[in-house]
Amino acid sequence: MKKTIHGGTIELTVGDITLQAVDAIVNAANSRLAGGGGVDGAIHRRGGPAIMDETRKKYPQGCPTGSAVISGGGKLKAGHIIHAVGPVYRDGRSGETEKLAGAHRASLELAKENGCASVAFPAISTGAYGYPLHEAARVAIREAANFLADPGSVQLIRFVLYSQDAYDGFAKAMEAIEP
Ligand code: AR6
Repeated sequence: MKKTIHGGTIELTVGDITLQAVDAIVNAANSRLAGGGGVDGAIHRRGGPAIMDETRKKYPQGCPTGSAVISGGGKLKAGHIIHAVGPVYRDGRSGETEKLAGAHRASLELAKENGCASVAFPAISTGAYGYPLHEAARVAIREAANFLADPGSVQLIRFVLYSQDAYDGFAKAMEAIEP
């Protein structure tokens, strides 16, 4: 599924984020940038140790929740990895929405600053961090659509969902936005 907004494209697909041939892949990282399971584990496994070497050197303090940092792509097809830190979901009233939105905005700003035309996101926070998929999808799609009002180099924002259920949740969120 694809939607064109302000001349940019938001696209949904089912697949593995590590295999995407885009300029930047977004990682669902933790604030220590320490690696882990899920998307983070898959990116570091397939991308090789150069990625962690670089983030350790450049960001020894880690990355705050709701923000993002950038590294090279190691052995992945993507030239850049944007390590975004989404919130752990508690009760929905603990600033989760703003932090999830912030992680998306910061990632897109980094993609723009680094001249990326295409960027692929996983469903940040919806795995180990427990964010309800439908709510996360609404936040992610809204931030992507808002960003395309002033996208700089970014022409394509692709959400790579790991299951048909996740895809359906994002598709519903996408149907709800204008135009
Ligand atoms: N490609 C695309 N999506 C995937 C992939 C993949 N290869 N693998 C999992 N998903 P998660 P979080 C989906 O747990 O919730 C890590 O340990 C998955 O089904 O990767 O932000 C980090 O180090 C889910 O919908 O990220 C952090 O400590 C979504 O990606 C913590 O988990 C996100 O799941 C971050 O948790």
